[in-house]
Amino acid sequence: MNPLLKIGISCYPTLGGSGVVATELGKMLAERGHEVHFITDRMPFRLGQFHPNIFFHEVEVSDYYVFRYPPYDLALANKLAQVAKQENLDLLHVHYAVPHAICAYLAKQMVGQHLKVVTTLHGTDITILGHDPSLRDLIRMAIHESDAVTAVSQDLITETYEVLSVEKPIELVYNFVDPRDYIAPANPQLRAQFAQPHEKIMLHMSNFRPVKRICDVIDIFADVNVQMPSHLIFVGEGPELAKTVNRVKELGLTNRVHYLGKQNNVAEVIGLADLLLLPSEKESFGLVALEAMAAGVPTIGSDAGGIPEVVKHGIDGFLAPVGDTKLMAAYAIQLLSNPQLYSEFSLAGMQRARSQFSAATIVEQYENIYYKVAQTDQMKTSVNL
Ligand code: GMT
Repeated sequence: MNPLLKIGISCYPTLGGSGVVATELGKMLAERGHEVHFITDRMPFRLGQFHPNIFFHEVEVSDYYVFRYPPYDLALANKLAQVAKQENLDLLHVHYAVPHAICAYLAKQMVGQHLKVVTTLHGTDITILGHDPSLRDLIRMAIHESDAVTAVSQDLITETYEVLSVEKPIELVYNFVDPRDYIAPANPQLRAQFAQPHEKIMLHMSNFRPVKRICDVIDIFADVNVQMPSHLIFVGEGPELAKTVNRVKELGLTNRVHYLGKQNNVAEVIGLADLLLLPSEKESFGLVALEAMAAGVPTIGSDAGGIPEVVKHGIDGFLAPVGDTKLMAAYAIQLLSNPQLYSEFSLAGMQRARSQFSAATIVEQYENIYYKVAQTDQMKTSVNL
């Protein structure tokens, strides 16, 4: 007999892996009978169909003329507290420390200690913002004041202890994929729109920030293309996109590179590709590598941060030191020119995505954390899960 919970989730609704993980988690929790309240500035983009256990509360920010900067963080804290009181929430699960964990702390002060706060650290909230003197102490405080803190890789846990000298225990809860999203076979008609049958397709999907090292993606692709005619698909948008387009032009590769912009149906797009390229400078987890594994697409990437916890070098992908694009290209060629090895990698990735990173396992881990922090006497209903 496990009690059902009322859970508030706050995250970046339209950007990056942390928002995807938070949204998918909310959907899974709702399927398991919990009542889930998203408290965000926009409808999370992966929320999809109506679900009777999922509610959305929009954060509205005052635009009063004296404000030089709209006070989003205050509006979020206030909304978290309002929804928590109105809906009698058991807990808030906030994703990405800034500003969500800090706002949740404020909300807790407004609502009372019975409102529990679970904070999930995702990456640059520690690896970049944790070094920022204008935020560092606030992040540390929010971590200490959370009832439970999780991080998406062991590497991120280690770095959080190093960067912020926190004493709080941080639990490892990996990101996950829902295997049901990856059951459709790759669509050959769609693939034919990008490449001839004898050509290979490489994919890079990101928010095009400098940390992704898009120039390395292009260099790896250019090297592979010399030996094996290929196409490169870019999915996503961000600050490095214009530079990327110029570099591709300079190299005379424009007719081999396709820019799809932001896409919602990640599984279908990944299904087009033979390889995922992820040569990031830093990546606390690399959700896209897991999504690719789930679809049977091996990753060629860097051995940075938490990537080696997701992609097992020589088993379901190949990793090389950051910036070593020659080695990454050599690995890509090795894999693409050996069908036996390719199908072993592809299968191994699919299996690991469905065992170590399956939604069912990871969502249960989060539920156990919720049960640990939530007071049983405040739990509303009971069911058999
Ligand atoms: O931290 C960021 O830069 C953004 C964040 C996001 O919202 O996508 O990315 C981080 O969280 C993802 C989900 O847990 C991880 O898969 C990414 O590896 C991580 N990004 C970095 O560490 C650069």
